[in-house]
Amino acid sequence: MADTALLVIDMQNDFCPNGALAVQGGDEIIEGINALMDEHNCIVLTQDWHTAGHSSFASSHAGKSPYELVEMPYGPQVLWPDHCVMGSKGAAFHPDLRTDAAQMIVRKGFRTEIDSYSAFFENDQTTATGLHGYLQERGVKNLVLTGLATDFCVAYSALDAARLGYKVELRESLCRAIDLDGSLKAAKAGMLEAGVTIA
Ligand code: VGL
Ligand code: ZN
Repeated sequence: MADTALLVIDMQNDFCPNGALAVQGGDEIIEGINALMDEHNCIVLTQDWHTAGHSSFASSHAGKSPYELVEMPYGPQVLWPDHCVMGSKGAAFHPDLRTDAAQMIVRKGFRTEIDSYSAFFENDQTTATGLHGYLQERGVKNLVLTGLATDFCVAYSALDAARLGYKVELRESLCRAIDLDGSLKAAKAGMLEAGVTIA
């Protein structure tokens, strides 16, 4: 499994219970993810990492509420409660997550004017995070995906990874979803269509 990497998406305080954008049961998957780290020798964590006043925050748009949709120059964007502001406690990894085994931490969403769900490309689908280059240089061909949230950052990462030519396996039991208006069902259908294995 030398050519396989474990990708752990956004296991941060703000996405866990009591966080600013809590995903139901987000903390339930930590133990399983920690255990899975023992089976991998390439481990990458991602961290949602926004500026204060980020354009994906509803609070940055007069008259808008969280979960409303707005049109950005790069396309439609869901507005969120303020979350994962760089350097804040909410942006820190959940304290129970093992971070020692990770060799790479990718931060994303740090440009005020553009959101980044995927670990590979920002939401304009062209601005790269650099992760693809890192994985290529390490000879990685297969990816195992876990983390939060199944229907946003995990799904966008899985779709980009499949498009880039990786063989992608989603560990569904080690993910939790936001499930906005059927977004989980749509995300799963999209991933299956892209050739992602849902285990
Ligand atoms: C996420 C919404 C906003 C995620 C990040 O990690 O899925 N969702 N920012
Ligand atoms: Zn975010």
